[in-house]
Amino acid sequence: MEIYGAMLSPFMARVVLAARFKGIKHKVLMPKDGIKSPAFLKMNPLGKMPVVKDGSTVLFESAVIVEYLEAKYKRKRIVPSAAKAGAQARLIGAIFDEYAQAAILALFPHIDPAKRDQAVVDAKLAELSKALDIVEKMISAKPYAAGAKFTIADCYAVPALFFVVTFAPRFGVADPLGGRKKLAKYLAKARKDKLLGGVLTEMEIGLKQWESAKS
Ligand SMILES: N[C@@H](CCC(=O)N[C@@H](CS)C(=O)NCC(=O)O)C(=O)O
Repeated sequence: MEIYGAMLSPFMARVVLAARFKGIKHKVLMPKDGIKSPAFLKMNPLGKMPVVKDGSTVLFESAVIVEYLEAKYKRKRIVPSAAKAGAQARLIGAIFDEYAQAAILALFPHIDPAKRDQAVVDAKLAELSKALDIVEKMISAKPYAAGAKFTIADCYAVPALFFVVTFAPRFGVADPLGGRKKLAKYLAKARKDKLLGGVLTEMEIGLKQWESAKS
């Protein structure tokens, strides 16, 4: 399987986490001529990463890819089979994705303090804080997001938290997980976990490359 994209992308990281957990043989690669090249646009007309090529199957949209991996590679499950536990794992993932990560990504156009719309920044930081309060109540951290086992929730939680702790300080939130003990404990444990910690390190490397390309 080929997974196209850069590891700094939280959408990419969630797919790579699912693939690695399942032990799917894969290569992570950047499209040769970039994500807006005709060849890449043929795979994803939106020109966004990630894209997965699995034999003759080409897919984009990370949430769809993760569900595809779960449906096709059943040996190691990331969605608990019991209806309630499965929904709970997906729910934790959804809050991280649609509220916490979405709020932090919406801040990106305002990253330059000189060009910042402070009203938008304040509104997005309030959304982020609310989402973090919600996941603080939902997360298990024993040691994984939904309990003792790695699930789809971790595929969403870890890349989203990387973005939160990396970028919220640039908007004046010095300690975004401060006072949220379970989230802080979860991230600390994730850093020590072989799979989750490995992806966090790759995201860190991706961040450094992105920053040096900008400057
Ligand atoms: N909904 C998409 C979002 C993917 C996405 O926005 N990827 C970003 C990287 S984090 C991207 O490729 N951006 C390039 C662009 O929009 O031009 C998914 O879940 O795969």
